[in-house]
Amino acid sequence: MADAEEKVKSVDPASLQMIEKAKEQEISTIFDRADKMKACNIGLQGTCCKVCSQGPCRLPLPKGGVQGEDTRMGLCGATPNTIAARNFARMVAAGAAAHSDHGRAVAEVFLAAARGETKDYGIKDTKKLMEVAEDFDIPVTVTEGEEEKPRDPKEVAIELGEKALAEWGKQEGELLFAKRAPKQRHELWKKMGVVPRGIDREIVEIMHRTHMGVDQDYRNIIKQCSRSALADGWGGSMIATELQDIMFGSPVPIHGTINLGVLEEDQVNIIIHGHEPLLSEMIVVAARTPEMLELAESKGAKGINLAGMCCTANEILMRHGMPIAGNYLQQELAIITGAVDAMVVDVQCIMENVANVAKCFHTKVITTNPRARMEEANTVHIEFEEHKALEIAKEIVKAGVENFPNRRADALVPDIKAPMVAGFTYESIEYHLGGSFRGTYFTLNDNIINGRIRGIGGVVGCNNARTAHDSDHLIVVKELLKNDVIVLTTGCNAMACGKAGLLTPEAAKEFCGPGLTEICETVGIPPVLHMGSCVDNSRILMAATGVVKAGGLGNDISDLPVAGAAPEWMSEKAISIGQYFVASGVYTVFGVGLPVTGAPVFQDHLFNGLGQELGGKWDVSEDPYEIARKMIEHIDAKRQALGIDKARERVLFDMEARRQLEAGVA
Ligand code: NFS
Ligand code: SF4
Repeated sequence: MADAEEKVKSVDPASLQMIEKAKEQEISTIFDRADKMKACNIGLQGTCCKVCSQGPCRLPLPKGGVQGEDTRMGLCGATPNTIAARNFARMVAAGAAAHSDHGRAVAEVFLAAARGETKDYGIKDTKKLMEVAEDFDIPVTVTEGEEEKPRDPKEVAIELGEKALAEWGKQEGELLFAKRAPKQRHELWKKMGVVPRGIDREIVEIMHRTHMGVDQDYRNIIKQCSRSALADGWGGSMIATELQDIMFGSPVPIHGTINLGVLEEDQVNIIIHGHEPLLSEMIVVAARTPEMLELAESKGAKGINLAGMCCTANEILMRHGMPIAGNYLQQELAIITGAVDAMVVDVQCIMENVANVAKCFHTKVITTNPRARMEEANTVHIEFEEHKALEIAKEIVKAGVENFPNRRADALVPDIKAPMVAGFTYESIEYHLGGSFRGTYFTLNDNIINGRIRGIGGVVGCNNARTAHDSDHLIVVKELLKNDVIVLTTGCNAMACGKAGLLTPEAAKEFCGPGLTEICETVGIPPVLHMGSCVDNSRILMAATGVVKAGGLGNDISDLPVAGAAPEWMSEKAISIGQYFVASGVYTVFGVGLPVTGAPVFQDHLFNGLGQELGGKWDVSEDPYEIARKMIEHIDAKRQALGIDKARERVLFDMEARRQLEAGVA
């Protein structure tokens, strides 16, 4: 009976197979625990305060909502609005800190590489180095006599590394990338006082303001959320993306394969799980050395298969075409195949239960980052250090290879995987959709204006065990495509799309409206453009800016027919991303639910008030169809405001009209 009532756990057949196997072998996974443990209702509403030891003070909404004056307050008098805003702000701080600390690690390695202190890393994209340097006000040419010559890239790189790293500790002024935003947006930020000064400072200030008895005005708290989130999107994350591109090469569209079926039964399987590409780049190099390949052979393996998981997967796919084993909710399931010889983890989104599941198999879990260790006895710690990165990477690969003979005979890899294309960037979209003549986003804009493309949807973010795995992602994306909305994706949404076959050019014919199909077929791109990991959401900010700058669609990101969504969000990073999209002028709809419903006044500020101030605002819906509908409505409203809604009607045919047209009837 219980089985009949069980809700769908995933829409991915490979995951379902492994969930079934876990059940047979009585291995606990997040999917069971989500059934057994209900979320706390007060926490869900965002109105539990535990910032001092007089609490936790719990202020749930009264049954039937607030009637008359809202008299709820904590011991100190904190209102539901203050409490929910403080909780929200602390999520922004944690999310911005996670992205930005990743960025800081990248900047440190970048500087070490530029100074020649580590031989394992170098500069791969000199063109981008010069471009980014210019945005950092670093001279890229020198005048010798009459002649102006390009500066030595090494010198430029050192200066860029120093200036980038300084962005974290800056106390005043503005983050240097803030002026990359459209002029009108930058002016608005200045007027509102939300231009970030330094990355660390804005995050610390949230923690201060949300300490007991400090900021007691939810509007003022949210203002600091914007400032801190902008320090993530246009700061920590953007610096991470740009410096990674310069060091490891800017991605270009590349073929890849995704899902648990990428694991190879006769090879050493090493899963690289987490977020920072610093170490994984080296593991890729290490796994290809003859030394490691020979070792693998001596252990009876046919080779070394590296597969990614979570955002590290996106990073190594984008730059090396490495296969992806799966997204967030598949980390336990990958181990349950029994075919994973090592799972290498660094930071973020790593479930603690991975170590328990690994105990049921031979899988070795290797932690690598001093910030993130596991206490389980069956895990080993091999710490990453940039000065001997390759050496450490080899040690890690070796540990995986040597574990191969311990694999049990009953390993079972689901025979399910899908081809995909990833690696779209601000620059490569310009190349594909911009047309070589103008070299800008002009052609993309033209197709938005003439209505072949109705608008742009940024659909990103996590999986969440409270929803059916991948299901809401796919519904939102498919609804958008059907309505000629081109989709930009990152993170775990990108992987959900990949598994479902949406990241291939062929998907256009099957899933898109006529306008978008035509564009994708002409240009040869998928209708969903995989732009990388979650820090690469900064690429989406730059793409939106590119569209504004190409002209014809208003003067600010908030004028564009664009909307964002995170249908299955779970991480605090997603809240920081949501807030920086909102503060950049994007209407952003989250699925699952937002912990603000217990504070209706604060919620109204997020959902409506911010729109007046910033042009972007939050929204929420647990129904993925409604998420898509809300996004499309917003896109249509923006088209109307731009006066391009009429153009669209000319090309919008329903299927019947289209068939008649093709048959020559119309
Ligand atoms: Ni983004 Fe990537 Fe996935 Fe969510 Fe986690 S892996 S950084 S946080 S769960 S999308
Ligand atoms: Fe309660 Fe106020 Fe302390 Fe929060 S800060 S736990 S509301 S007394």
